[in-house]
Amino acid sequence: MRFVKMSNAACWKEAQRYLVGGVNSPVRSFRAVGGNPFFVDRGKGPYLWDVEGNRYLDYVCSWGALILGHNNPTVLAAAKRALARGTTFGTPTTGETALAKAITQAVPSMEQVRFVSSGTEAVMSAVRLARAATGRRKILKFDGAYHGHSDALLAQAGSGMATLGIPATPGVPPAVTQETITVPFNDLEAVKRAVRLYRKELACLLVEPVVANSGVIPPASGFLAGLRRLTREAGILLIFDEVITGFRLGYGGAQKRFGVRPDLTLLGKVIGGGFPIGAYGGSKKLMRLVAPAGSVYQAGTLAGHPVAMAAGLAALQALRRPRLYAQLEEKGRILRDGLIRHADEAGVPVAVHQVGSLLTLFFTDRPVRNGDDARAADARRYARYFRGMLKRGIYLPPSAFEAWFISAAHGTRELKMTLKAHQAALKEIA
Ligand code: KE4
Repeated sequence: MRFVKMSNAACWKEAQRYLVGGVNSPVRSFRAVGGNPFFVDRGKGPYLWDVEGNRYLDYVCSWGALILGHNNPTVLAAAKRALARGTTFGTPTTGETALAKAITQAVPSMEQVRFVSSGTEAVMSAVRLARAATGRRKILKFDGAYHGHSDALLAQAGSGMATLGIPATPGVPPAVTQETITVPFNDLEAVKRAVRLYRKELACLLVEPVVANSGVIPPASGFLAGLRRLTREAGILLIFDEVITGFRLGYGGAQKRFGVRPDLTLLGKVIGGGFPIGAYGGSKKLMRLVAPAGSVYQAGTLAGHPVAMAAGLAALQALRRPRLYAQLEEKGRILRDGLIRHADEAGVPVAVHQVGSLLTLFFTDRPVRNGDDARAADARRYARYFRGMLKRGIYLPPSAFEAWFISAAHGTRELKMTLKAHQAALKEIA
């Protein structure tokens, strides 16, 4: 049968017939930015090509998983070697031990690890563990953070902050979300009030140490240390959701970068080398409560998948290349400074947040310190800017509330391309 090259439009039409919304994750639908998604045929380094042969410089990188870029040769070779021995066995394999060992050596607060198949699973398992370990039920989280789609975390602030959560989506029972308290990020006083109000009921405080799901919002100076102090005093477990920041903001993640040691850490994305993965971990004392060592049940058919383990280990080994993170930081700074410079020249007010290889450009003339500030930025202007960049071959996250991900494969040439397109796109929206 001759392979019929389908257009993006034809692929989109057919996808919508068989897949709800045409996608397997809502953000991919381009609903937040207008237009229809393109269908990727292949990726290499910092680039994607769609089914029509159009090339894009990729700042999504599979939502952060591909810190080394698409089809990194080392990672690909490791995955192929694992595949040659079989796909999945549902038994222990030495690859799981090897990746767990590498993670515990890089992240000292994680003395023991459990692998799962997604970040969502890591979050829900860690929350269950925290509730079992403390005998408490309530969760404290931050407005504007995202921790996957488990029921307890699909809660939004009720009538006011620090009130009982209400469901952020149909299908989640209020009885579940009322155990979730939401407060503004970077507001230590609000955390103090919530801890005072629910002191004996709070099992854990869950935080993205650098928020990436409202766009990038760094922690204010002393904020993370303040959370550590408050939670320790109140016997609340501090959980760092490092699904995005883990092995991205440095080999030891955000907790090493900011010098704050959580009780539990969540990982995903980068540690799977592009394959489905999630992980949670903490002290041996805590982790030995998890089945089969303890009684906190959690399981998964493809947890510790041999190919994901091999690809993840190869990725972590590649990330130990000297100066790799310093180079990522430098690329982030060059991009940030260029985006700001050209926006100033065009008279377009922006805030650009950059932490390592995470970056977000907000169309706003005010500081962005939390979820409210991020939502007050001009998302419609971002949508126009997104389309302007896309037509110039630069693929940014199709939502104003996501991070741009710079990979080790993005070089000077790519940064120049980006800033050139940025100048032109700004002219169209100024
Ligand atoms: P997954 O279940 O999607 O593997 O991970 C959930 C998750 C947990 N914690 C953090 C901090 C996360 O950012 C995520 C998922 N990230 C989004 C992008 N912001 C995934 C993209 C998508 O939903 O399609």
